[in-house]
Amino acid sequence: ALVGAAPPRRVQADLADNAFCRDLLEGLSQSPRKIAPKYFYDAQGSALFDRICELPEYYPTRTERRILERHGREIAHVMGPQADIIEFGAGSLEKIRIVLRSFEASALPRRYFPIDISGSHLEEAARRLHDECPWLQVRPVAADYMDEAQLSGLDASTGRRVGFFPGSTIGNFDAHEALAFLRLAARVLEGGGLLVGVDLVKDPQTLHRAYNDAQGVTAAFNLNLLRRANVELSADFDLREFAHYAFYEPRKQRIEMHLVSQCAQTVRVAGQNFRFEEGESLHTENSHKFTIEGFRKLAVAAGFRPGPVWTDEARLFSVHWLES
Ligand code: AVI
Repeated sequence: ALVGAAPPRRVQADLADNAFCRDLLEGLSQSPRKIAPKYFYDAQGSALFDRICELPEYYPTRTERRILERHGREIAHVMGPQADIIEFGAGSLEKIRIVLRSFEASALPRRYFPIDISGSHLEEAARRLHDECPWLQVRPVAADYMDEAQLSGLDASTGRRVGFFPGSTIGNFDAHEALAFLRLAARVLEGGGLLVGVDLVKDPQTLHRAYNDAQGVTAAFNLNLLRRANVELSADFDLREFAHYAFYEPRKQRIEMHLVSQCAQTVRVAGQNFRFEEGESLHTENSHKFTIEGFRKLAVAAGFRPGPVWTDEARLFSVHWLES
């Protein structure tokens, strides 16, 4: 053996099959270091994200809501009568309420399948929605919506299937993941279509402000990933020694979020040590922005036929109907 070679790395036994643990250890071992943004969303992360959506600087949520309200009739028309709606990454089931309100009584959707990774949250939210809309069969699915096997198991075989994917979550995927998701959605929704919210390319200042809010909620959301690692993976990140860093990269048309080490330090995660130099970052999220044409091309590449697109007056955000 080489003198001074590192001993084989062992993950703490109780964490061996924990996906967050596996992905964080792998991401910390890469250069540059990175972790998938899906790990932001534990209970505290989801609550912080809900606060982001209400921030004055964070325009996407309220702009998309307004588009869904203003164009509800047309949206209900393209979705068609008696549809089965499948929502990918449904969260708190807020936006589907706007869509449901737009249908005529004679054309109401039949069934609604909200898919979300967080099962406990989902059951409760589904019950509340059914209480408000007793005519709608609500069938929550606790699953990863990128998992084809779970999607093809949906009991929605008889109706016209339409998908709902709001919030520009599609922007958090890398290009190959976005294409893979859209291809999967086009297959699952064959004969129907997908209603998808997409954030638009715009002036960098507006984008910068949306991810660097004055109250520091986005910073807390980003840093929550480290708090989560401390609680769940017996890590020892010192949250005061990492800084939220978010910037718009115009050549890649995306916001990048990072956590930047404020000093040279060694961090322990699940029994393994990782050295951070001062200024070294952990890349936590990309949030891609699109042009309308750019997104329609992506949809075509995935097998959709792009239909109407709705935007706000300032062209901050877009909602696309894609036929499958
Ligand atoms: C969920 N997703 C679309 C948000 C976004 O804008 O990319 C997540 C977010 N990250 C920071 N602020 C909000």
